[in-house]
Amino acid sequence: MGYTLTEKIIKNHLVSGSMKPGEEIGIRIDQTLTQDATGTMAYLQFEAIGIERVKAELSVSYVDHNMLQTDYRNMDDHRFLQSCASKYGIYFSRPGNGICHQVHLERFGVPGKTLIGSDSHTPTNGGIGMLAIGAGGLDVAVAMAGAPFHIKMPEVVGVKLSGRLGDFCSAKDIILTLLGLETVKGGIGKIYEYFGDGVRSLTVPERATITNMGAELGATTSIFPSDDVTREYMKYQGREDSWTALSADEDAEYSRVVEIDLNEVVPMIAKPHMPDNVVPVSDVEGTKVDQVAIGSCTNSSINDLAIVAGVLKGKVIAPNVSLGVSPGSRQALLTADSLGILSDLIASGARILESACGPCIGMGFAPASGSVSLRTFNRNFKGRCGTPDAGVYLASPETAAATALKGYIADPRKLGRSKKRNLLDRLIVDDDMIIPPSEKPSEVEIVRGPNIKPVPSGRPVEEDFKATVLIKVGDDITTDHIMPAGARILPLRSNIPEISKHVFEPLDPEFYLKAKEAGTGVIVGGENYGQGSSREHAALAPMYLGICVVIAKSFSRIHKANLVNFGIVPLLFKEKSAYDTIEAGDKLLFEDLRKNLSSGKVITVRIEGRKEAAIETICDLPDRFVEILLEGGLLRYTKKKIENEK
Ligand code: MIC
Ligand code: SF4
Repeated sequence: MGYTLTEKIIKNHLVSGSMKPGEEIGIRIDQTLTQDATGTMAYLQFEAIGIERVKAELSVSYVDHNMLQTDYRNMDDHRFLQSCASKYGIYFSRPGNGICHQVHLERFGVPGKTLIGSDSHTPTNGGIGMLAIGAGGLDVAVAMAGAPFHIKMPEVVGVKLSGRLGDFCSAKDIILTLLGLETVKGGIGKIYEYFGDGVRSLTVPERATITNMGAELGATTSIFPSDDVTREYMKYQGREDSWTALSADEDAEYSRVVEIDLNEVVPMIAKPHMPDNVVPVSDVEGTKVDQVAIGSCTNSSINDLAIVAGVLKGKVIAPNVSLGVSPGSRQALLTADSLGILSDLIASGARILESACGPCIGMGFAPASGSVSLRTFNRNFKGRCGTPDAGVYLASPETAAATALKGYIADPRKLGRSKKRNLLDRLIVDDDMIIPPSEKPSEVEIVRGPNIKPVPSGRPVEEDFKATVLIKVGDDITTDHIMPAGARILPLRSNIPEISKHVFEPLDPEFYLKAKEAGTGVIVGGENYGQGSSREHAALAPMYLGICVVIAKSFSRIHKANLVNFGIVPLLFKEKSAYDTIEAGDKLLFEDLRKNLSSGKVITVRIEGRKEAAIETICDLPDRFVEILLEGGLLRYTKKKIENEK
């Protein structure tokens, strides 16, 4: 039996374990990326590991999230990151150069290589045939220190594309269709590998839109073959030398195959407040819209901007709509300028925002209260845009442009003939905003601002203890619920004591006070607990507040790893119905926890005062994860390993 493309790349990078789905594997990491909102912690942790220069083939530090400079804090972080990059051997992509995933695709990604990034949309680079995986900052720090990255070998699901997209239908509609089929939990423990005749008809930015939003399926990653279309893209980037042809063997077997006929794909839209709440645009046509935002790492390429400009050229947006456009990279922005696309957009009434994440993470351009915003982005979790009661819809640039013009959700197919253009041969390539690391690292001083505080360290798991359930939450709780972002809270990313005051704020504004009072605590969650972003702050800050255990029906992959990395024990309900037995405020009694973790047994948790209520939980972690927990987190574990190797 032949190999899937995923298996081929994993096989080439396998350091430990065997490629049986569900078994733990260690893979060598060729490239790493960080962004500023997760990067400061990652580099503080890299420093704590005590290695002098990064050991990965290529590491890049991007600044794209914390771009509002309302005071010194974000800028201090940028300065810290720049000095770390220079000293430790990392390329530094300056603020304004663009969103990490876009710039990485353009300037650094290489088919067949492995990449981990401290951002959940790292799989974007699967669009050129990389095995690109999102992880917590500490995992990235450890990979920069040269250690392998460990995951459970995912199942490889094939997505067979046939046919061609119709007029005004786009890659976004393909991934929204898949999200409707598979849901935000469907991809847990899986990699989606695309193949079939339809692949050829998709440009690299279109493929990257699909792999990017594969993160919303909960997938480990998504990947496209590297073919002549990839080669052309890399040629226009002046990097044809890095191209290789890659695809699955003819007789490769997927665990399951999802078939999508591109001719049948219609404009789709995700309604508030989940990316899998998908319906055809025609179902919600006519809904009044107050704001339209084009951009994010999902849909901000030159071709996306050209689609919007093509629709709006010579016209003016509806009076009730405010339109914001954030080009994904400086390359896209420069090219849009040179081709007159920018002036068409400006003339139509668009507000040109920075090449950065911006509105996607609530860093400016928040919608009015109770209003509707339609975005080409990837997440529409409640409140993420910065306005708690706004309703965010996710759709393609085509639908967004039609909507901006009409003032209500509009089906772009009614616009006439598509003005889709492939402008990749016109790209302006310019790396002036990428700074290589210093050749004299010993002369570089790390610059720290007053808001950059040391990373608190995890505590080894205790044997016997009592802890109160501080909060009980439902299914699909996102990291945006656990550790919100946005203009007010993001500047605290380098300061755990301060950011911890906002843990669970959207769900229970009293959570911080309760946790402070209790000193130690447990969180009870439903299915897919911790979905969404890779932010380790959603584990680190609760750990700082004394959270020692999370019991849930199921976990998202990255968040579960982050919990372990900071010494918080993720336990699963053995019977999901046991979830109903526990209430917030219950006092849970843990006995022999360390012992039972090590032996992988059923762990019985008793509820104080309710003799009959004994909950059975299980710990499904590989041995290495258990060792990390017993040690008190990945940082202690890694330092000890390095010490032992000396
Ligand atoms: C996001 O889209 O939620 C983010 C902001 O990019 C996060 C990273 C972070 O929280 O800094 C992600 O996707 O991992
Ligand atoms: Fe930035 Fe949004 Fe992409 Fe996250 S999803 S990296 S916030 S653009």
